[in-house]
Amino acid sequence: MNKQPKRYLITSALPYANGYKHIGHLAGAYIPADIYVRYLRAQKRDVVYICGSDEHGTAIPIQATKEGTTPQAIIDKYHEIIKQNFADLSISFDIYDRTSNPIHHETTQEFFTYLNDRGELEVKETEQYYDEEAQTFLADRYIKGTCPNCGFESAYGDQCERCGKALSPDELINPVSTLSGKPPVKRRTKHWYLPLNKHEAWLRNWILNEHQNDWKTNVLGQCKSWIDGGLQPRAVTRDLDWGVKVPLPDAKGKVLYVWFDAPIGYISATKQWALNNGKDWEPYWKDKDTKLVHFVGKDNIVFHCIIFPVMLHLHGYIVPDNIPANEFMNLEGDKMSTSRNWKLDMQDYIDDFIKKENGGPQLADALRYYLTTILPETKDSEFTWKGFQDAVNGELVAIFGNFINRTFVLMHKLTHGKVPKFHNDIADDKDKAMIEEIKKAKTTVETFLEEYKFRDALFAVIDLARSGNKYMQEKEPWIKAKQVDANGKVTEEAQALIDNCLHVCLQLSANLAILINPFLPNTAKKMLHMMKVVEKMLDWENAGSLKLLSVGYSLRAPELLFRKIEDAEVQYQVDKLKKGLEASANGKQQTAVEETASNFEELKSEIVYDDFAKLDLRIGTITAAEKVEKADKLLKLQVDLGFETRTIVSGIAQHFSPESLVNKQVIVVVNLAPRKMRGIESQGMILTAEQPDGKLILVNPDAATFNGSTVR
Ligand code: B3M
Ligand code: ZN
Repeated sequence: MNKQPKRYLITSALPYANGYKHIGHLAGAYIPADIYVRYLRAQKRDVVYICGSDEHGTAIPIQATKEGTTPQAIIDKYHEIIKQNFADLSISFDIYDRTSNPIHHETTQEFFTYLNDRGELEVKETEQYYDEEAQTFLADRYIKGTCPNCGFESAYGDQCERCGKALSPDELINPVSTLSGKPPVKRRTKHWYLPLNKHEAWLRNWILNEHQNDWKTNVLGQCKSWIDGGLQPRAVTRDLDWGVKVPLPDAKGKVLYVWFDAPIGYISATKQWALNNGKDWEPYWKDKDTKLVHFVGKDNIVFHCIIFPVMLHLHGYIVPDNIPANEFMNLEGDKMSTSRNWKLDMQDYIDDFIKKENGGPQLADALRYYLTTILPETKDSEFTWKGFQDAVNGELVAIFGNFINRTFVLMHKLTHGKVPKFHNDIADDKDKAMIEEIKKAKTTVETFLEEYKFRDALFAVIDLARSGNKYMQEKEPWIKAKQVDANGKVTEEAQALIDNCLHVCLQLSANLAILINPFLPNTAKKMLHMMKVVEKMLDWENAGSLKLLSVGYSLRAPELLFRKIEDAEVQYQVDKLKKGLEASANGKQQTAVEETASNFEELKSEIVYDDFAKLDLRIGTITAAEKVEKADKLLKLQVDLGFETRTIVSGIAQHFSPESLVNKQVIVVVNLAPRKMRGIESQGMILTAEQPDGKLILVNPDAATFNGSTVR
């Protein structure tokens, strides 16, 4: 698509709501999409940014078993956590929906029915892996084996997590059931297939011909090898009970494959967004003048480039214009991994930096900055804590922040806190060169962004700030200020030179705010405040202008845009990572061998029954929850105990978002003497349990019960 499209539909991969998501996910599909969307919005284009939780697939019930709870409880918990994490990192979805939304079930079933009614699906009865002990077919993650592609021993039935290759269970070497640990047997069962083989010619032309020049080489490479390897019909149904039901009478006990329903989630979420906003969803999916872009990580490429486009094509929807997929991000010299606990969760970064006293949104921008500079756009990249510190201290603080700070300090010292005039007659080559550079920066950044080269785009912005520092260093307005007359007043000539330098530096600051906005929105906002201008100034079309701040306008005193990352913080994080790895290795040994008491908190001394009987424990339902101002750790809860509602202040703010607690039943100690915390009287205590990683979970009854019932 060359000319400017009428509208944009931008999606980020729907994360599985089966656990905390780490910064590898964040960098792969969310940061780049958010930059792109913010840039399009600043251009006043019609754009909708879609995401949501992927709540189906075997990943969900497997996690439920691990946590000893229901799939529903898992999706409810992680949907809220992930949604809040993205908000805390300023990812600006227009909607963050979920695939448990009834609209999604309807949309998916309609999609299936449409294809099936038109004979676009094949029904086949085949032999599938079955676990006799668990008496169930082994879909996707219920079966593991060695990957035929890379030799990884724990590849899933539908995909290898190491090399990303999409698989079928039959391709696994030495398959084993993850339920019983035993090799499976085969049983006959009926499934519906999407015959990808029938669409090879269409795919070949669309991808390898039409998009050979505008898709990334890593993406084209994967597509080509898939197509060249011979496309096979792919099953779109599963023998499972968790998912979107197959809408046919002869498909009892079957659901649609998660990779059939999840991408349709983009469509359902668009419908939900349209409903919420009084808009029409259809043009976004049906009008050829919509530019659809999917941001994903490399393990999602085939699903977004081959399978889903075939589905879209068959249904008469538009197909994506681009899928600028990223490679993987490693961490401190090793692949990020949830099972080995070698990762940095968004939640942990938020707790350790953003939610801290010296944190706040500037720390969200700090992470966004570093991740953007190391985006794995063309090859795998590496996050290191030292790298994070260097990027923040050496670039954000020392280059960008320093330039803005110097400009504002000098303006207050040398031009009365006002925007000085530019004296054209005395403009020299350096002024002119700086002005030229400001004018050119817009096109440079824009071109990179349009080509999905987010790192280069950001480097171009930092380069502009770097030039600003150099320009100021060469102009030395502070030296000029020493040229005074007999009365101690700066001479007119010197003042004119000072004015010119600061005028240019201030217009440059305003330009930097516009250009940095897609990357670091919180920084841009802070700069607007310092410049006392409205958000409209950030419109992209204003970039390149040298008239953004009017002469004589007084601006606020500088505020620090970024703080430094201390050595101790880096050390703490590196230690924590290593401890986490040890803990997870220990955890594994524990389950494998026998659990020893030494890994548990020391036992308290014995009590008699009467001591226990003194405790009055009741069931209550949290009806409201909110953060306590200026207290990182505290949440103020309203708990309905049946006989009354109590206010309880609980030190759990770092473990739960307030919204995630509402309507949850809990166990409450109701006869604890009231205690004041931050001026609020807490009338009881709720019970939680600590997990091996230190995170807290609620302790609740195993079935809903009436509030006020006694626990003993
Ligand atoms: N949930 C896989 C993943 O999280 C999957 C993406 C769906 S995008 C439609 O990597
Ligand atoms: Zn593999």
